[in-house]
Amino acid sequence: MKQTLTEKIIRAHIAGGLGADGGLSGEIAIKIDQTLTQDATGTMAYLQFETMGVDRVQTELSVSYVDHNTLQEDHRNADDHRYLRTVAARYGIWFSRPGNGICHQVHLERFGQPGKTLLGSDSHTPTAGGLGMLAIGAGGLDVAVAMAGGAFRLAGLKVTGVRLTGQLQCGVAAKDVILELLRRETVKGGVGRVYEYFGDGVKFLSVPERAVITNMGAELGATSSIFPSDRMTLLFLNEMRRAEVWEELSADPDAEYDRVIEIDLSKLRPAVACPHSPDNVRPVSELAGLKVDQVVIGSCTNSSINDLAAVASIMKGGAVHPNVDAAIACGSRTTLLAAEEAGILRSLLRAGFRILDSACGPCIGMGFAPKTHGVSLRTFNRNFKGRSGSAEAGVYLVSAETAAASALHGVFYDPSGFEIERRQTDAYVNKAARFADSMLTAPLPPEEASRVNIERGPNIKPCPVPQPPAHSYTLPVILKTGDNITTDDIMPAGAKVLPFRSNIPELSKFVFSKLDADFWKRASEAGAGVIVGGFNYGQGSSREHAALAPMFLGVKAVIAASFARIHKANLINYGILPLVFADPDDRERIDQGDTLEIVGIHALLADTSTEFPSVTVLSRTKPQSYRLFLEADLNGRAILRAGGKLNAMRRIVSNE
Ligand code: MIC
Ligand code: SF4
Repeated sequence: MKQTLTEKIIRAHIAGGLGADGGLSGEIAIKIDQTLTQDATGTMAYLQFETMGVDRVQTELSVSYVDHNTLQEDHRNADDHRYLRTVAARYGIWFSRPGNGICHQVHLERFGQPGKTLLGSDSHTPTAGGLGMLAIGAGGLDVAVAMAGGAFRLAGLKVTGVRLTGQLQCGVAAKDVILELLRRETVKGGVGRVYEYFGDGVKFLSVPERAVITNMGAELGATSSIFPSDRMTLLFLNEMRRAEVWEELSADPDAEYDRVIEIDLSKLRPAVACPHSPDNVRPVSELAGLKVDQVVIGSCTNSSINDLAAVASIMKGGAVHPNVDAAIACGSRTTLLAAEEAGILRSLLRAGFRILDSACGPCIGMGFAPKTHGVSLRTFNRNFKGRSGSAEAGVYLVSAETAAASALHGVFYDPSGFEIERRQTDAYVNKAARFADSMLTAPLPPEEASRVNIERGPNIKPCPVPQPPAHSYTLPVILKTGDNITTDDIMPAGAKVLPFRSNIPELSKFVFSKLDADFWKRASEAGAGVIVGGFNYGQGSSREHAALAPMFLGVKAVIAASFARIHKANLINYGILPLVFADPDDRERIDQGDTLEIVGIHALLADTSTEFPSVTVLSRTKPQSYRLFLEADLNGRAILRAGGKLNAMRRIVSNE
């Protein structure tokens, strides 16, 4: 049988659930080789892991990164960081200190390995697909289960092939490839899919370029994105002094994909995702001349030495335009060191770029927010409204080339004409990689680890656990939203909110706060309720807090036209019913403030006779009823019956 690369890796890791035909389209479970967490999702993940009664992580490798909240305004983040450091030491986990870099970039450089599986509590975990790994983002609880040796479940997976032909023209970058795909597929086009890249064009793309593309596959809503492992992969691993983990991997010739998308790289032009969605893509040339206030280069999307080299080459001794504030938040310290070795850092400093910490920083609204109505060009991956920290600013997502050319001219500038000097940076990266592990702490041997005292500061509160569902609910609709609601809308991040990620009662006060300032008050007064959403509800981040905090506020069900994958799994993990309209037009008939009666919940969750069990919900406010499907596979239904994943696991352990 001709297999895709995705299929090969899944089959090598299968832990259960292959269909009678041996196909991957049903509910399957896979073994996870590696995990990663970051600080904003990690504290909850480790608190949950601690309750699982395991003495040491069961994976081949697990890494805890501190990269999201490195501001440490007061004791809260410092408390969390100390907890993460000591819990890592206790359970055999690598620890990456604040300032070492963004989890995805550092994982690519230091730990990623072709053919392995990686589960991470961050939606951009598929970045490692640039190395030929099957890397998937998930909620912290799912990652905790994987660390405890549990399999990860996937349902209804489809593999879409993306055939790349030709070669990128001067001034056109990997970012323009994924922006083209976003333009065609939209932010909901990838739900339930792995995008697998193949074709003659692949060999011209370096691993960091591939990683830009796999990283932003998350914006398509995809489960993962993957490139083959080839000579380019070996070159990268060699630069990183890790050639020994290389293995050649690709799909079988003529492997069958669910669908094939064709992209001729030579035809692409520089592109920009306009506010406020990554799929709002236009050619840069259409915006040429528009004044720019701010330029930021970096994030987990564009943080390689090639990006910095391209910026330095475009600046060519020139300076950032006087009306522009420009900064670089490089994704890893190793890359920064390599830039220093290569003389690139010097050029950037001379050109007038501010150098920020190697961390998520401005990407998640942690500093460097744009001015009111400001135009901010960023090489990042998300431009959801308000995410930058300034509600009224417009964030535009571009390549490093477009960002640099625009920084130089003070206006949107199409970099197509620039002769970009592609410096040979391999030797510098290789030199810098000698120091790459100086901010990484290796796991302790088991005996020493078992003596470690885990430090828990006062900011760390226990994770609330939901109740098993009632048989029926009569609930008010406490919020009705539009389409493509992001997890940033549900559970905002940023410098003010992030310190409460380990303290759900406090965090819950910010639920939907950017969309509707009264939500917390209304939900608290109601005590329990439902949310009605549109298509692609919960797109974006993997933060389980977007389910956990609403659960804490009494949200029992979300009724939507469709859900984003990770958020749906998080709702189930925290005992919230994900329901979809049988007729999406019914959404128009429900209003915020209506009261709905959902009866027969136990029967709905116990129904194993069909893939799509349904329930009819009555309106108490209007003479209407609505048919809804439960969006949960058999495993999901079992979790919901138990009242969330932690309860379900306890039941298994106590043989109930
Ligand atoms: C993001 O880019 O939105 C984040 C912050 O990295 C999130 C994780 C989080 O909310 O902690 C993600 O992408 O999963
Ligand atoms: Fe960090 Fe931004 Fe990447 Fe999320 S998208 S991991 S906040 S750099």
